[in-house]
Amino acid sequence: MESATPAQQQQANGGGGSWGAFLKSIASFNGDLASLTAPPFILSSTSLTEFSSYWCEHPSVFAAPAQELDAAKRALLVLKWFLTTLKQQYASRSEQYGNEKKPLNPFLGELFLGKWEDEAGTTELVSEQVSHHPPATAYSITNLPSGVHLEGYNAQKASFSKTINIKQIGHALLTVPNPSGQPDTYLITLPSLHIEGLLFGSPFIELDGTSYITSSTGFTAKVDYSGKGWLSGKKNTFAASLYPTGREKDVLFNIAGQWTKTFEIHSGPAKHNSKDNLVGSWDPDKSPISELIVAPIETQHPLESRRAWAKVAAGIAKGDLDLVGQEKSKIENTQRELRNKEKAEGRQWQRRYFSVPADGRDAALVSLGPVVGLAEHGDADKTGGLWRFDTAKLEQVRSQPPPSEDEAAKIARELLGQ
Ligand code: HC3
Repeated sequence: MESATPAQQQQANGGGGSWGAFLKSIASFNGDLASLTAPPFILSSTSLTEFSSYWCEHPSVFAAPAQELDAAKRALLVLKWFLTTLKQQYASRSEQYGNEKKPLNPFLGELFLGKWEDEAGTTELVSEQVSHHPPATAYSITNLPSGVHLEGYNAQKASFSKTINIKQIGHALLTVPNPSGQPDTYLITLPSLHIEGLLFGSPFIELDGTSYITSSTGFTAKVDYSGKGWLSGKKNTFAASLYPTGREKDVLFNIAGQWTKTFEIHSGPAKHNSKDNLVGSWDPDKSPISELIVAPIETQHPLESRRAWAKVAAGIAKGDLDLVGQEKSKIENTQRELRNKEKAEGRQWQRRYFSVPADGRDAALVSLGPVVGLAEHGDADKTGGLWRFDTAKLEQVRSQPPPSEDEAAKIARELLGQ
């Protein structure tokens, strides 16, 4: 990612007034992230539907637990994978720190599809915007050879106190088939975050609070996040422990380090950490990410993110804000009219890959949710539903031929105003 140009820096310092105006608008912020009017240089042409891919940029780490016979070690490998995803999720757009931009706000039904092909075999990604009010994105990632499967959905609740603070709503569920028989289920909660560097016009993310992973095999991992304080501490720091569920003091393994840099895995509690009980480590510089393969824009479905937003992205790349505004309005206005029409006709937009359980309940949330403070209904009121990947829908999509050029043009016209 490029760093701010001198002109941007000047704006950031108040020269163009633009960043100053943005800061003022944040101070009276109503919690709706989509409504933030960010200055042009902070606009990203990447939609939030693409962010689902951050869960799996190291497919072999994602699939590794499926090879492990011991349940505690499987839980440790799941924790390790989760920690390796944090750098991609929260720092990859801002490698130099200070360049976190405002992503595109996905429209209902927007899709982002891709796959990884590497030493872990084929791993498929499906991401769909399943709700617009409130905005929520759902995703499914499956490593085909191992059958390891992740699905989940997320929304954000933002507030302002000194900076923009974001609480993530939603959760992820990981299923790990393994040699010992019954597949394990892991329920994963999502960390809170806040934006640092706002005053200097160089926003970046810091994680805070605690997140959990709890498993059907009886293990729980707790991850505490902290950053650089005034007097001490390093940015992007975490300390994690893995213990039998309900026995937090009986730490089996602990992992500590910086989620953007390296971390070390030790057996037992952190107070005993030494070279003798070091059982593993992670260095992102030694483990390059696997590139996600996305179909060329012309062969994508018209609702696929990069095709749908192509003209907006071109406007952002050229710095042509009139074009950006016009093209965004086409999509937003057409979508608004569609929703009004659906409402008048008592219909609902049919999600392509995800469904909500008919009774609004989910077995994994009922059994594991209480361990990590998640409600049985999965915060459905804040995410438009309790979303689960629907394999019957996947089969149906796969059994149909892709839209012809004429059909694609009709979809783009009717659903996106293009
Ligand atoms: C807060 C955020 C949108 C949400 C992003 C989420 C939480 C989405 C789910 C992913 O799995 C993880 C993730 C990573 C980054 C989060 C974004 C960072 C900034 C963005 C705000 C809407 C933009 C705020 C504007 C500005 C200029 C301060 O960056």
